[in-house]
Amino acid sequence: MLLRASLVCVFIRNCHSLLDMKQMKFPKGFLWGTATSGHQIEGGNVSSDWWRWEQQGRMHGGAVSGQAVDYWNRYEEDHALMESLGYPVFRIGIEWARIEPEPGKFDREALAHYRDILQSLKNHGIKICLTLYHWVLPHWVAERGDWTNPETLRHFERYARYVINELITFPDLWVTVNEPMVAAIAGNLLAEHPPFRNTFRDYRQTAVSLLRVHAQCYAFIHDAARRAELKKPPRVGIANAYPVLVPWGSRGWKGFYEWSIARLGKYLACHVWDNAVDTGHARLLNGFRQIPGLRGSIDYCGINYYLRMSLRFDHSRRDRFFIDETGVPPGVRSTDTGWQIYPSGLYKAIHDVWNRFKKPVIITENGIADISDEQRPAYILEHLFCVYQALQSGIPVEGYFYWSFIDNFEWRKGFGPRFGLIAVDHRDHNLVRYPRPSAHLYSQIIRENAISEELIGTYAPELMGPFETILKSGNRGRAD
Ligand code: IFM
Repeated sequence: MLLRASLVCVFIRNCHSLLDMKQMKFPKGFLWGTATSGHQIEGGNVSSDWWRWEQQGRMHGGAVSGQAVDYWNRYEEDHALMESLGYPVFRIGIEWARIEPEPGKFDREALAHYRDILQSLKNHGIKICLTLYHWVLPHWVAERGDWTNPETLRHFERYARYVINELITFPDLWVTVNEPMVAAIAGNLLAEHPPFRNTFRDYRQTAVSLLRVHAQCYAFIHDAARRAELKKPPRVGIANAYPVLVPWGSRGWKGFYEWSIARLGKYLACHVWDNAVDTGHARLLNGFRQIPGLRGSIDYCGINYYLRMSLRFDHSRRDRFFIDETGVPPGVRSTDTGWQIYPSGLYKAIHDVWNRFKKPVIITENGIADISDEQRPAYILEHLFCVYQALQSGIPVEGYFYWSFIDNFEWRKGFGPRFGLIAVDHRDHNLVRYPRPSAHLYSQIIRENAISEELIGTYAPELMGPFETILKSGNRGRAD
């Protein structure tokens, strides 16, 4: 009797999968993952510059990172949850301020703790993508002029060599620097992030320093991997932000101004960096001087993609070059942070980096602030649809990491925006983890290694037409 029942079950399951053939299959071995950074989830990063600025009340509403979601102590629980949800890759960051809280004094316990975290990920069968610098500096570095002080490069080199040598056996992927141009622009041109400056000189110096840091780390990681005789050397890249910037479309000279700033902004935010890595010269930033080791120093192109911004002239925004970027044109969907949802920008970013570098592409961040979790399923599916289209056009996109695994400290905005697949109530001192419904949706996509008609029909019906067209065209490309 029992045998017959289980045979019937197997039969029904097989029928179901035969009927459910309408799927967009991703390539075998596609790297599905989630992303975070140290300061945003660990808690207690007390020797960092951000911590100090937070204590001085510089964040919105006086927000402080405090214990964040206490990942520093609860990593084991989080990794077990990640494993149970079936998320195969985790992008995390390591905090320089923990490793070297005082100049030249390395904290061996902190390093051992990071080692435990990485080992725990391995034990749970989760692959690691490790970020070396994600915007946060030790306080003592910030006090001495951060990236505008040439000495900082020497200090970072010492830290990076130490960490890379100690941890080389763990990561499959490394991110040297997260969104370098956001750090340079938000901290030095727009005075939005620490160190809250607004001069072109500081922007330029910061950008050049980060390019140098990246080139150094690229070489260190590969050297360390060679010395450790790793069977499979890790791959090294940058997680770069590629927002879409468009003019609002005002009339007359205001429109021309918006158009010019959109072009300049895109240039300063994305092209300067990509040109430099492509050619080895940081044009505009430091004349035509070459940066040693920079040319071609990426094994993959890391894309962080979130939004489109429409830039509107606003004479009251003197501090922001008379531009307001927060407007949302009528009919355009937006997130809890007021960011315009614009999935096709991801498709364009993939094409642009591929055309320039001809290196595999990994989406190192993509996500939405959505406390209700009502928009997240469609957001994920729409962006994955673009990834799929890029695959179909022959571009080797190798992975996608949703930002964020868990609700994070969202920099100046504190804990307001909720990007996590896992919800945490920061006011509850138990910091209980609650997977949002979309956490399970993401598990399903990963399990099936595909987006199914059923999911599209339920969460993103506007994609049904293009979905059918792609399936009719043979669903071939790089997907298996
Ligand atoms: O939280 C940030 C992250 O630190 C860098 N990329 C964008 C995310 C969402 O704003």
